[in-house]
Parts: sequence; C-alpha cells; structure tokens
Amino acid sequence: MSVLLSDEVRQALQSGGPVVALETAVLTKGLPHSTWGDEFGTRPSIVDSDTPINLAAAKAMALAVRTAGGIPAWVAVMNGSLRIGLSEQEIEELAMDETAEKVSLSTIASVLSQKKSAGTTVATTLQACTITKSICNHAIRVFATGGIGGVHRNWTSRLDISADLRALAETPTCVIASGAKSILDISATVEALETLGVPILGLETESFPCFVETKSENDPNIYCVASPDEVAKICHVHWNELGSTSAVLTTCQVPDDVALGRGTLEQVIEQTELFWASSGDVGATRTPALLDALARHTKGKSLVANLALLCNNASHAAEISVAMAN
Ligand code: PSU
Ligand code: MN
Repeated sequence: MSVLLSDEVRQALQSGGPVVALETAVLTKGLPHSTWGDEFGTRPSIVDSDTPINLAAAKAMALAVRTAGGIPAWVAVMNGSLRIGLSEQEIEELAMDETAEKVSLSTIASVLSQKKSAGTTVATTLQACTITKSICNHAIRVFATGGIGGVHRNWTSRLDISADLRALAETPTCVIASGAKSILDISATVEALETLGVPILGLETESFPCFVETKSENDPNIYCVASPDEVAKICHVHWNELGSTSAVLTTCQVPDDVALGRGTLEQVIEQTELFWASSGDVGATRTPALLDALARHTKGKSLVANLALLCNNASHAAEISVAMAN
C-alpha cells in the first residue's frame, strides 16, 4: 500500500472536521535546514536557537492550525509511501533528511517507486487532497501554503510553468497562500489562473499579494472578502451549486510588520536567474535556488517574512476550514 492516511486525519474527515492540508516542499527545499545564524539578523520568537529553521517553521505552522481550531494534515512522500497526516516525530525525520528532494506531478511516481522520501509541492499536495476520497470517501477541502508556483519570468524564451497551476485547475480545494513570489511573472500567473477557471479571492485585500513584499498599486485586482465565512460560502457556490472542479485560491498579504519594501528583491532575483540559467541545472532547482539567494541577500528579512506568512496563512486556513465545517 503506497498511500497511508493517519488515523487522526481519517477520523476528522469522516466526521466532517476542519482538516487543513500542509505541503512539505517548503520544509525539504524552501527553508534552510540550519539553525538560525548571525547572518540572518534577529531571530524571530518562533525559532529557538537549537532547532533547524525548517523544523521550527513546521512546528509553528501546525500550532497555528491547531490554535485556530483546525487539524493539520502534513503531506509528504516518506520511504516510498504517500503519507497524509504525519506525527511530530515523522515531520522531524523529514525535516532532518538531507536527501529529501521536492516532488511534483511529473516526478512523484518515480520517487515512490524508488522508495525515497521527498516534500510535496502545491501540485502533489493537491493530488493527496483528492486521493483521501478514495480511502475514506472525503476529500480535503482546505490547504495552506506560502506561495504558489506559477509562470516563471522570461517564459517567452524558456517555457517554465509550474504544475501547481494545472493542479489548481483540477482540484476542488481552497488553497490559502500569499499569492506568488516576484521570482515569477505575476501578471502572467494571474492571467493563467483566470484561463484555468480558478477564482482568486483576497482575504481583506483587493490586490494579488506578492509573497514577502508589500503591495503595489500595479498589482492585479482580485475580489476582496471580509471573513473566513465568506470564503466558505463562495467555495460552496463554486463547487456545490455550480459543480466546478477547480480550486479556490484565497490570498492573504504578508503581515505588515515584516513585509519587505516592493522592488528591493529585483536585483538579486535578476542575478540569481542569470546564474541559475548558466548552471545547466534541472527545472526543479530554480525555485529553491532563488529562495536561498533571497534569504542571504536580505540578511534574513525574507526568511522572517516567509515564516510569518506561513503561520498567518495556516491560521486563516484553519478558520476557513472551521467555517466550512459549520
Ligand atoms: N514558493 C515558495 N516557497 C516554496 C515553493 C513556492 O515561496 O517552497 C514551492 C512550493 O512547494 C510550490 C513549488 O508548490 O515550490 C513550485 O515549484 P515548481 O515551480 O518547481 O513547480
Ligand atoms: Mn518549473
């Protein structure tokens, strides 16, 4: 059996409980595996001095979900099984595993067959949200992440579009994210989502968030919703009344106190893109290379903001999940 659902998540799904899926590519490839170093400036309170940053993030996100009344369902590939619902010990094992890559739709089958471990992207986490339906008759309807993958910059010369977009087009789950990073072509990503029939909502925001950065007046306009209840109602109309089968993307701005000024990342992104393009590396390394460069270049400011938005999104996702359960 290569798909395993934890007892806690299974029971919650069967009783209509507020389950929130969480992806793990952010743990294996999106955040540093090291403890907080001086090069990152002041250490935020959710990271203690001897816990690796990726593991501290996982603990804080799970706590944010539970504090808001939800049940976290971490999704990952571990030793050749697709796992939905990990214990604290299993999360620790994955976060410490230096060999764990990230898997998307095109690579998950081969990683499973090689009996390896890997973090799941938005795309493969959405795949898991659907798979639970064949195990216990209920899909997972809410999923929190940092930022979605999308259409990369310079797509006219190199067509690099994340499989996240296809999965969003095909999976009826509400995804809570801080939009997409400025490492992507944001307006092309928003246009693609529209083509794919994915509604984009802004929880208390009318503009598509740009991940760790402050908003700008040029950001694409989106439909502003005031509360988790309103998100739950729109999801109900989208899936149950209209019979749509795409995701509902609900976006949240990064908390104000840690947001980075817009445009401050431009130079390092351009340089890293050039460096990465000349390295001849495979496509899946592009996002991790950019995230790592941003954290170092901003002396930890992008990392602090990333951690804050991950927890904020996890908390809002749990609120939406509770609203759907009621
Ligand atoms: N954005 C982030 N951090 C991340 C990712 C995106 O701020 O770690 C990860 C997510 O898991 C997302 C994936 O699903 O990158 C997209 O990768 P790709 O472009 O290779 O499909
Ligand atoms: Mn890609």
